[in-house]
Amino acid sequence: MPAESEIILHHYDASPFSEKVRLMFGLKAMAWRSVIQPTIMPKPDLVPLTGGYRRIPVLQIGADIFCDTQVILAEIERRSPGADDLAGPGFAVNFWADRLFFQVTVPVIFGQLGDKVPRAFIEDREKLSGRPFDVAAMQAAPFRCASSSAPRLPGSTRRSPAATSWPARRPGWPTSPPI
Ligand SMILES: N[C@@H](CCC(=O)N[C@@H](CS)C(=O)NCC(=O)O)C(=O)O
Repeated sequence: MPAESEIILHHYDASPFSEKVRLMFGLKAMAWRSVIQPTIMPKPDLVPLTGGYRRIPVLQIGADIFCDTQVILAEIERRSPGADDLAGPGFAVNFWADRLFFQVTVPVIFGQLGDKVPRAFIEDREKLSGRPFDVAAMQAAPFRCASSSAPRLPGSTRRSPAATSWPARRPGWPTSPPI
């Protein structure tokens, strides 16, 4: 394949947004090359390439750079059109996964990790979001527990005031993706 049409994904393993792109490559049986980027700043190879954008994933095809998963998926679809998974219900699921699902899972995961979350990662995400990355608050979140006495998530039939107050009343909790 000529270098100018090679598909290069800049990503890292633990990125759920990247996983969507990796899965789409697999579903469409597309060949791609991988560049693993750091999970925190500095990102000396990525940021000059994107002109300042630091988030992951980034798609590179020749001199074209695609930032943001939705833009990347649209370009993949354009190059390898198939059943229109990105429209209609597929779009709705994508939108839900990127926003509500992602925002809920982040504190659940980091709450579980607790003390194992590296200090440098916390500081990086605080700089990125401009808000505290409060692992202790995430650990204290009631719906992190799997026990039967744990309050249910919003939307379930038995609601507790603690669960329904999420996320706005929890200090330090993200209202947009912190990672
Ligand atoms: N809107 C972006 C969000 C991507 C995003 O937030 N990715 C996370 C990793 S899953 C990230 O870049 N975190 C900060 C970083 O790695 O510097 C997209 O849909 O691609």
